[in-house]
Amino acid sequence: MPTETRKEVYKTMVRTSVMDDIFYLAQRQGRISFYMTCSGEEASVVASAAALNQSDEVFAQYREQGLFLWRGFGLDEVANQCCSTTKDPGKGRQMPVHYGSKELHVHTISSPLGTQLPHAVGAAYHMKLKEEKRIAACYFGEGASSEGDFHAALNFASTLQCPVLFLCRNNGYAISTPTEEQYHGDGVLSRGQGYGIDALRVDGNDAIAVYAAVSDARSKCLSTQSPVLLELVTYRSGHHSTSDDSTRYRDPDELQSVGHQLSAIDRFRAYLYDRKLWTDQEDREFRDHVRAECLHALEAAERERKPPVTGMMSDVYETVPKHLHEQQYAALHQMGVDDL
Ligand SMILES: Cc1ncc(C[n+]2csc(CCOP(=O)(O)OP(=O)(O)O)c2C)c(N)n1
Ligand SMILES: [Mg+2]
Repeated sequence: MPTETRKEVYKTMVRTSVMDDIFYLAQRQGRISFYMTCSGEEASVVASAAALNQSDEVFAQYREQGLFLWRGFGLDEVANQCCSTTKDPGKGRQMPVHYGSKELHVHTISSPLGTQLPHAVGAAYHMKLKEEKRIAACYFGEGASSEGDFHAALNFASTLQCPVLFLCRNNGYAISTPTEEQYHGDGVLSRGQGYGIDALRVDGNDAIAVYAAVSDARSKCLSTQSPVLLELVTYRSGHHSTSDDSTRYRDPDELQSVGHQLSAIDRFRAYLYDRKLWTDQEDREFRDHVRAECLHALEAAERERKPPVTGMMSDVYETVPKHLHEQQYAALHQMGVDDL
């Protein structure tokens, strides 16, 4: 990883973490309805994003906000989506953290697990047929790798030989399901091998290792026009989402020992300090700056108008089918909106 990139990757990891703290607390204060943090997984997400090309098409799960930030997604865009304002391109019809950006080549997050995997393979197949010099990158959790869509996607990617990079964030949990209950074989890696796909397991909390593995894998996808699977082994040190309380199923000692010992941010900061690339003072100032930026973005989004409720069901059908029109009319009538 080039020296300048190291600093930028670290800064985006910290930016992601500070943003997560603020938006998590905003949900606790009732200012937004829901939030998911990327705590502990910042290296897996940001260092991998840095090793991709900006024009690679990305299909993410929902915990990859660091990739959005790396590509230039603004904190105001995060805040407008989470606050469901008129400035949210999704017009407030999605849960918070379901970002998307056509300009940044990141497809919109969808709640049902695994749906992004066949989509990524389809996009990669298109790129192959068009002889484009870019790849599709597809992020997912180890839990999502138990979905049928995962298997369909890997088999298509393998038999059609598509330039798609599968990036599994194996963070130890799928909500309350630990990995011991997720698979009995050799992790997600062996699933890739079973489909005839080159696969590698990487320390997902080592930003430099993640960057190196993703750079190599990307080159391989492009040069051989074939899929590669990387299993980034990391640790979800936060709750699954704001709707979850992980103390119900996770021993707090595990969080203390594994979570803190493996902290990707602490490790990378120690590395940068050691090489005199970053100082304690810079770290404090940068965190304060990002904190202020986040609070400003959140407060500004809170002042924005909400999209009109009458648009709740638009933009799906060119002509709304009769039964949906009737449902929409009945729902809005119930809400006291009669002026349609
Ligand atoms: C098809 C489907 N089944 C179940 C769910 C509920 N659900 C949401 S997230 C999740 C766990 C996913 O775990 P993993 O893929 O490991 O990702 P992580 O949350 O650990 O990042 C589940 C079961 C869903 N959203 N979609
Ligand atoms: Mg998981």
